[in-house]
This record gives sequence, structure tokens and C-alpha cells, in this order.
Amino acid sequence: MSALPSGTERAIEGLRAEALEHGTRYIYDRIGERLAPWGEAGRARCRADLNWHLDFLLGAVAAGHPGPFVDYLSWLVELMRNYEVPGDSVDGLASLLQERLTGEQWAEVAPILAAGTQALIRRAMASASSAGDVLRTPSADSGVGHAMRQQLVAALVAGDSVRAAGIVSEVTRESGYIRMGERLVQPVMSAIGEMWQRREISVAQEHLASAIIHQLLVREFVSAPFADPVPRSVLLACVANNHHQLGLRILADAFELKGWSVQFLGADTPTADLLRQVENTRPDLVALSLSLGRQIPVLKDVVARIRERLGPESPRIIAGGPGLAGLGFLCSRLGLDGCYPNITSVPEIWP
Ligand code: B12
Repeated sequence: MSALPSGTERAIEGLRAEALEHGTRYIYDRIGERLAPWGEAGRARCRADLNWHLDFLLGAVAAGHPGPFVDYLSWLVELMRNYEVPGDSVDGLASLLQERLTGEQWAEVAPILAAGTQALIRRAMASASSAGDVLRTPSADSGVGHAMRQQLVAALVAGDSVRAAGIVSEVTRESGYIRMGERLVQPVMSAIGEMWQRREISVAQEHLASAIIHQLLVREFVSAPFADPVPRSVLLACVANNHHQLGLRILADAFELKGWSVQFLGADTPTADLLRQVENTRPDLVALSLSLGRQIPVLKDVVARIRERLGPESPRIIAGGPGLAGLGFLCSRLGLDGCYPNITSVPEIWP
């Protein structure tokens, strides 16, 4: 697999500046009147949003599947509804790309844009989801009760770290550290995210919730039972531009509890430094996390470059995180050895 972006990706990248101008004009020609209350800031916001559209479109092109673009637009349309920003379409981008890409490149991109348009229509007609739905997701079920999750959400939203500590400790006592992270923290933080998305809580409350959870994880981790050391090593990193490190931190802790030697590089790791660290330290396993589909090209690039540099001595490379949710089937297309939705599905952790 090549580490380089494909011709189509490069062509879209080359059209970026023009696409932002064209797309913004296209939207203002159609619904400019409804956007008037935002003044000049509205145009800047429009360009910024189109920039994101292109990033996620590139994520889908790199994956060879519309999934990352469709998921993003479904999320975006709900966010815009909550912010009472008038409807969106990808028609402006599509018209420019159709005109400027070669026939072969357009054949690659057109089905992705068409799937995105379908998603926008579907989502615009669907009713908004609620945080309660997230707390009930099947992956979150078993072991930890729905009521417990609701109580933790309430404590975090209120910034009540003492009450949150009591709940986290109780679940850890009953289910162990790893299951607590996966079945309590993951769905609860997902619900916090949905509440932010629906403007029910502020960014400050979301930040506070993350900070409290971070502290409580440290507290539970240090008193969890550690296995004897084993001669296995793992390097964990969030790919460049992924600032969501909580989930990967729990995975790192899970490896440490199993006796592995762990290097946790944390959030937003620059690709060149990540590669150097893998090359210099030769871990048995590399675990990468991504939070948004727009990070797929970076993930693909990192994986290809590790394999290019280390050849048959490459470590096993796995990935996960919200940016790959529901897209596990892309695993081999991205050059990965494994793609997992959560921690207990990683065979090294839960054989
Ligand atoms: C906290 C948070 C943040 C914090 C992160 C703080 C930190 N120190 O980690 C900050 C403020 C930085 C942040 C920023 C942003 N965020 Co945010 N964030 C969240 C939130 C609420 C919780 C994330 C979390 O900690 N979850 C708890 C952990 C335990 O769960 P997890 O990450 O899913 O990890 C589990 C699994 O995925 C898995 N896993 C994770 N990595 C890996 C790796 C491997 C190898 C394996 C096997 C498994 C695995 O294991 C974990 C445990 O089971 C989520 C909501 C959500 N649904 O997750 C939004 C969310 C991910 N964020 C979102 C957005 C939009 C953003 C911003 C763009 C906001 C903005 N406008 O700036 C930025 C982007 C920053 C960036 N470039 O990365 C959206 C993404 C929407 C989308 N579909 O694209 C979400 C879904 C919120 C929402 N509902 O709208 N965010």
C-alpha cells in the first residue's frame, strides 16, 4: 500500500481554495437572505464548514467508502438544526468537483457525494436523538445499569466530583477497572457529547466532565490489581489532530494492568515523531486512535509508512475510537491488522 495520497485526493486538495469560494457563493445565491442575520461572520463560518466537508470527503476517498462522509453529514445536520442554522447541501461542492475533476476521479467521488446527499435528506426528516438513547446502546449494556449511567451523567453535568467518584468506585468494585471504563465511562461521555451537541450543556460543562472523569480514572487505576509483567510491549497514540485521548488512556491502562510494557503518547501525535518512536523502540503492538472520520487519511498514511519502513519486522497495528465507529469493515483497506470498537474486543486484552 502506498503512503502517498491518491491522485483523486491530491486533485481535491488542489481545488480546496476554489471549492470554498465556489461553495460559499453557491449557498449564498440560494439562501443568502436567511443567512443575512450572521453578516460577514456567516460567510466565514460557511467557508469553515465547507473546509470540514472537504476533510471528511477526503476521509471517505481514502477509505474507499462513503461511511466517514455520511456519518459526518448526519452529525452536522443535527448540530445545525440545534443551532438554528438553515439547511445544508453538498450541491455546490459537487458542481465544482464534477466540472474540474477528470472523469475517472469524478467516478470515485460522485457516489460518496450522492450518499452524503441521501444522508442529509434522511436525517433532516428524522427526529432528533436523545442522550437517553446513547445510554441504552447495546454495546454499553450488561454489567452496568442504565440508572447508574444516568446518575453519573447528572453528577458530571453538575460538576459534582464527590458524587461522581462514589459511582465510579462502586462500578469499579463490582465490574473491575476495564469494564468500568468501557461500560460506564464510554456511554456516559457519549451522552455528555450528545448533550453538548444539543446545546443542553456548555463547552465548560463538557470540559469539566472530561476533567473529573480523567482524575477518577487515575484514582481507580492506581488501586487496581496489576498482573505480573509479561515480555510484551505496546505503543499507543492518537493520530495527528485527534485531541480525544481519554479512550486510548483507558486502553493503555488495560495493557498495563495485564503486565505489558506501555508507551502512551497521548493526543495529537505528529506522524513523523510517531514513526520515529516506533522505529526506535520496536513495540510488539501499535494501537492508534482517531476521533473523527477526517483523520482517516492520516491513519492510512501512518500505517503505510510503518510498513514501508519496517517491512516484515512491522509490529501488529490496530486502531479504534469514535472516528472508526461502525466502520470496522474498512480495517484491511486501511492496512490495519485489527479494528476494534472497544477494549474488551482487543484479543490481546480479552483473549
Ligand atoms: C471529551 C470530548 C472532547 C474533548 C477531549 C478531551 C480529552 N482529553 O480526551 C475535547 C474538548 C478536546 C474535544 C474536542 C472536539 N470534539 Co469532542 N468529544 C468529547 C466527548 C464528549 C467524549 C470523548 C470521550 O472521552 N469519550 C470516552 C471514551 C472512553 O470513549 P471513546 O473515546 O469512544 O473510547 C472508547 C472506544 O472508542 C475505544 N477506543 C478509543 N480509541 C481506541 C483505540 C484502539 C486501538 C482501540 C482498540 C479502541 C479504542 O475504547 C474506549 C473505551 O471503550 C465525545 C463524545 C463521544 N461520543 O465520544 C465528543 C465528540 C467525539 N467530539 C466531537 C467534536 C465535534 C469535537 C470538536 C470538533 C469540537 C470543536 N468544535 O472543536 C473537537 C475536535 C478536536 C480534535 N481535533 O480532535 C464530536 C464528533 C462528532 C462527529 N461525528 O464527527 C463528538 C462525538 C461529540 C458530539 N456528539 O458531537 N472533544
